[in-house]
Amino acid sequence: MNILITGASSGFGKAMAIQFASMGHAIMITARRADRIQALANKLSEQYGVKVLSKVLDVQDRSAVFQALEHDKFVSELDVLINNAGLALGRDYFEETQLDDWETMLDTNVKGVMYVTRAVLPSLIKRGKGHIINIGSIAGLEVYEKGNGYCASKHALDALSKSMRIDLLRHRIKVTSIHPGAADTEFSLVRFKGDPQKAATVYEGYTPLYAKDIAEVVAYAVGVPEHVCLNSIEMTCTSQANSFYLSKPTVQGKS
Ligand code: NDP
Ligand code: 8X3
Repeated sequence: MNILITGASSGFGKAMAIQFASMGHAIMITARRADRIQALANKLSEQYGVKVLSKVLDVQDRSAVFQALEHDKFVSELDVLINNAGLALGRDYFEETQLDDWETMLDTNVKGVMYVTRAVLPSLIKRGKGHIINIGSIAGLEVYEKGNGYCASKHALDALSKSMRIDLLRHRIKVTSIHPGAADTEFSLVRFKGDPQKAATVYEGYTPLYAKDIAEVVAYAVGVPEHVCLNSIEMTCTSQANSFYLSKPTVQGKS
């Protein structure tokens, strides 16, 4: 299969790249950090002998997205798009949030998914098949304190996924939403703007999800028979029930 993964320079995207390359699939990986995705592409193609293409891409940049993907040869034979690139910025009360953080989250988590999906859709429609996997979040299912802009972006993404599933039905294109809970990646380091101590606290006192867990579930969703679509998967670590209940000896719920 030809699989395109956005945001593959770390976390879930990187783990999915490793997962799919190790399964023998041809992949295209994208992110803004050129050094990271190029190094990963070289490593994976050497290690697994599969085609691994890399593209430096900021999904917020509408014209760059269309320029990079619309007429690409790999994309013309695309089977699976994984909209994974995304981020949270800040964990502040609504009135204290940086306006730029809201803009960046919405531009990346919502508009980025719209642009990338629209850029590759003509190929999927022409082929009369395809699978779009959107990496949502439990923050797209529930709203928690100080989650405002991030929760809004992931709720919007959930609505988009549902909308895509309906509108693309007649093209036989599957749409799967994956909604993970707390997972130990660079996510919190980005959210807390490079503060390693604040980021580490998020994953202290329990065993969170790891990127590989999400990659394995995505691989399962991709591997189900053609006539089956897993519409929505909510997954948390065993210590977490939802956004409000996390079983840590020292923390009751989220703080
Ligand atoms: P990471 O920070 O480890 O990875 C995020 C990836 O997204 C990076 O590869 C980053 O690459 C890329 N990215 C961010 N902004 C852009 C952009 N504008 N254009 C292109 N790529 C971009 O976090 P995760 O792996 O945890 O996050 C992956 C997805 O999973 C996100 O959508 C996140 O919201 C979601 N998620 C995360 C959870 C968690 O607890 N970790 C739980 C639920 C959902 P680069 O900076 O090089 O561009
Ligand atoms: C990331 C998970 O709970 O921090 O999407 O919002 S959470």
